[in-house]
Amino acid sequence: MTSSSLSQPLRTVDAVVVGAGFAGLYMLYRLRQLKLRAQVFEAGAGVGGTWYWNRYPGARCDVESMQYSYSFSPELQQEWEWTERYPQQAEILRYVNHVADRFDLRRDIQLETRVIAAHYDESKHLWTVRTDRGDEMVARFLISAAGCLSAGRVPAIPGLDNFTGKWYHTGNWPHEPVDFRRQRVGVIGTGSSGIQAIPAIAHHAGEVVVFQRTPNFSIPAWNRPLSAEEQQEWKAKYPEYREQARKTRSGILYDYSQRGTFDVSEAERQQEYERRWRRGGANYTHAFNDIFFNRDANDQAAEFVRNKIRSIVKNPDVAAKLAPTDHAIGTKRICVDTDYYDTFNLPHVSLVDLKATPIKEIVAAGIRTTDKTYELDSIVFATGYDAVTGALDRIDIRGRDGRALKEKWTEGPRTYLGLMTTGFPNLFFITGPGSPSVLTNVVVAIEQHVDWIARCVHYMQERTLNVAEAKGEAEDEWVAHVNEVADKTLFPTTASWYTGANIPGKPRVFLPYVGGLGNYTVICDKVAEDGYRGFLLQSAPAPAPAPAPESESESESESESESESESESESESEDAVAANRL
Ligand code: NA7
Repeated sequence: MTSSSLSQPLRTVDAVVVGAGFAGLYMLYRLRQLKLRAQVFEAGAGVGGTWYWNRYPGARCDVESMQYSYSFSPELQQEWEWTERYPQQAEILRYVNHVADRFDLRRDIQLETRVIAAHYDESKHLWTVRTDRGDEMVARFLISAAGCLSAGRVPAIPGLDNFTGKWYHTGNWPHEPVDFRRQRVGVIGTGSSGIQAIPAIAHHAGEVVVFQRTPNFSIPAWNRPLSAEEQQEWKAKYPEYREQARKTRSGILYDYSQRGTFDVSEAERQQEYERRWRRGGANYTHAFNDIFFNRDANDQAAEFVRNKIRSIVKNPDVAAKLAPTDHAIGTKRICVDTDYYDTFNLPHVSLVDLKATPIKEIVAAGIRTTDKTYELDSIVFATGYDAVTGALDRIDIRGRDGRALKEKWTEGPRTYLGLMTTGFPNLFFITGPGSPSVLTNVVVAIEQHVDWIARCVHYMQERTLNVAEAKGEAEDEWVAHVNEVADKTLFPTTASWYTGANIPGKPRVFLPYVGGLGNYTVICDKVAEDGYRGFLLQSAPAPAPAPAPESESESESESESESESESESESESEDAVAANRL
């Protein structure tokens, strides 16, 4: 990597953090507590990550407000007031901004700056990080808080450039209001984003055509205002509730049944499904403890939802198309909706089954399927993400021997505990592949990872260690364990973004760790208590001082090596500062 400007010395910090969403903000807070200098780079023009970008109509979190929030500050969790059972995007964004201000985080965050490369220098044990704005920075630690669902994906449907209307992706929604009134709007995709956006768009649009490739299961949110009493009740018990939540499988306080589906009578079973349906939310899939493990048990829970769809949607043909039969309920992320199925009873909403009539191309006037051309004013792509690894893949990350992370992960990501990967010293992932991440209330998973990383860095500081790396055999064992646990469930039976199946050419690997956040936390804590078992933490010698460059004016072809040696000498003193602090 060359210096962008020979005259500018490279800035050196202890840690570069990629991303200023929930993970990046809390990581910065914890690094500051350790008296470390950190720089956060954030691609958006504001903090918030997912909640900065996902401004589409109806965008809302599918974890309840009282749980989808930080727990690290008792004052924060007592003082912040949520207004609804499930928080909408704008409210979460306000919350995240409040956190950034409250803890004075902004001064170490550089917005509108995307990290494009990070190369590890083995001789100095430092990362050099480069951004799309030409910044270059040297850091002991590189910490990815780049998010699991941040690399949006617009499918390569031929002809999009010819479309004369406007098009949008739910994960990169304009900041100014989009006016769909009197418009004919086509929505492609019926995952969580589509299922939230479709009813909200239908509220205003003149006509909505939903292009569905695979139907998904959705449970009503029954969203409503939160009463002051309800909040008070939660707040009074926050310490114990948070503690309990951390021990659960998903980081969410749900009613996790201990009973098997077939331990109860048919009548009792239906009653339980109904009770959960009426309560609303993803809690439904915990009605019995075998839903994720036993296909027959799963079918029972799935059939109940299919029956609900049939009872809500008046047109039986449309109901049949909306009722999923191709996958086990919950093995694609279950959706939580407001009026989704009801929306298909509206006269101006129609459903196109892409399995029967696939999209051929996008034309000037709209979308052409094998059947007909749908004339549209706008197209909304609710087509998802290159999940878990996508954001990392978009950065040129190189570890030992200049090896690219992307290349190491050609057959699928390999990590130890989802936290580090062998060959890439001092690179930490927050909610990385092989950790519970997307299967949890991600704020809880983030806090667990950030706390673990901060503890590890503190351990290194106390012992004047400067290099941390996952050992190869520990990584092999963890990867085998992640697969073994996944194979005991129904998850791998479904082609989903959990397995990389939504991205053409992406290796099919079950990306998150399905062993449960509570169990996982116990494993991570034990590893730390055992002196970071499976990690090599060492004090690597500082390099010998580089000879001072003789001349600054070199020819084009020589400038690269010149710039490197100059960078070395310039960063040398700062490197020593960083090493001393650690
Ligand atoms: P998802 O869950 O990946 O959903 C994407 C949807 O888009 C899904 O229905 C896909 O159908 C559909 N899709 C993708 N590509 C195409 C093409 N080429 N043609 C037609 N339809 C397509 O993304 P979301 O944004 O909804 O949700 C992601 C997560 O964010 C969510 O789980 C929450 O955790 C928040 P497919 O199923 O692949 O047939």
